[in-house]
Parts: sequence; structure tokens; C-alpha cells
Amino acid sequence: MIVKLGPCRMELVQGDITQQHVDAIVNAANSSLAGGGGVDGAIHNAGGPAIMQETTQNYPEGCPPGSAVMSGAGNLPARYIFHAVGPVWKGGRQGEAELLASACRACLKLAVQHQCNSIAFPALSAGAYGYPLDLAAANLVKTTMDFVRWHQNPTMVRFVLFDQGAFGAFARAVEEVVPK
Ligand code: AR6
Repeated sequence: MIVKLGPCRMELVQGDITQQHVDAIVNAANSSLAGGGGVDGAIHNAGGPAIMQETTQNYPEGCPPGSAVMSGAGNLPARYIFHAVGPVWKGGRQGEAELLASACRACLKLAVQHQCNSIAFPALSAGAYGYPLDLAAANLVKTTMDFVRWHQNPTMVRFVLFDQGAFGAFARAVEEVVPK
């Protein structure tokens, strides 16, 4: 699914984030940048140990929820990895929506700063961190749309959804959020 946003476009695909040939992929990291399961496990497994070496050296204090830090992409086809830390879902009244939007914007800003025209996101926070999929999808799609409208960059933002359920949630979010 492709959505035109002025000079930019947003894409939804079902697939594996590690396989994306884009300038930057986003990791669904934790605040100690310690690695884990899900997207994080897949990225470190496929990308090799250089990624963790770099983040441990450059960000010994980790990365707080709502922000993101950058590393090289090891063996992966992307140029960079943006390690974003989304919120853990605690019912929705603990600032989760703002933290998720903030993590997403942090990645989009890193993309602009580092001349990345294309970036791929997973469904941040919607796995182990328990953020309801429909709400995460609406939040990430809206945040991205607002950002690219304003900055006209990155020119391609792709959401890589692991299964059909996640793809469906993002497709519904696009229908709701993106003006016709
Ligand atoms: N490509 C694309 N999407 C994937 C992939 C993949 N290879 N693998 C899983 N997903 P999660 P979170 C989907 O748990 O909720 C880790 O342990 C998955 O189905 O990766 O932000 C970290 O270290 C789900 O829809 O991220 C943190 O501690 C989405 O990606 C914590 O989990 C996000 O699931 C972060 O949890």
C-alpha cells in the first residue's frame, strides 16, 4: 500500500525489517540498549556484533523512552540503525501516546540530520511492550504524516509489518488519518 504525501510517500508492507534496502531501519530497542527479542533480537542476530559494540561504546547510559540513537547497520543492507525506545503500555494514562510519537519523531529527525531519504519502521511498542496495535498504528501514521508534511523529508517512510494483523491495523490507520 502506497500513500502520497506531497513530495513524499508512505508505504505499508508485510515483511521483515532486517531485509529492507533503505537508508535507515528503526530498531524497537529497550532503554538500556541491551538487546532482546522481537525486532531487537532479529536486528542484532542478522546484523552481527558490531552493532552492539557501537551502541555500548557510544551510549553507555542507554536511551530513555521517547528518544532514539543511531548506529551503523553491521551486515544489514541499510546504512544506519536508529535504536528507538517506545513506551511500555501501562493502560494509556502514563504518557504513552506522547512517548510513542516522540520516539517516532526522534527517528524522523535523525533521518533528516543524516541525509536519509528512506526509513523503515516496525510497529514500535506493539509487541513485547504491549501497546494496543490499532492505537500504535494510528499514532505512528499520524506522527509520520505530520512530520513529512512539515519537513518534506524523508521522502519515503515504510512501515514493515510482521504479520497480516499488524498490516491490517496500519491499513485502517491510514484510511482514518490520511486525508483523501
Ligand atoms: N520485522 C518486522 N517486525 C517484527 C519483526 C521483524 N523481524 N519481529 C517482530 N516484529 P517488539 P516492542 C513485530 O516486541 O513492543 C525487545 O525485547 C512484532 O510482531 O519487537 O517495542 C526489546 O529489547 C510487533 O508487531 O517491540 C525491548 O525490550 C512489533 O514488531 C522490547 O522487546 C514490535 O514488537 C521492545 O518491545
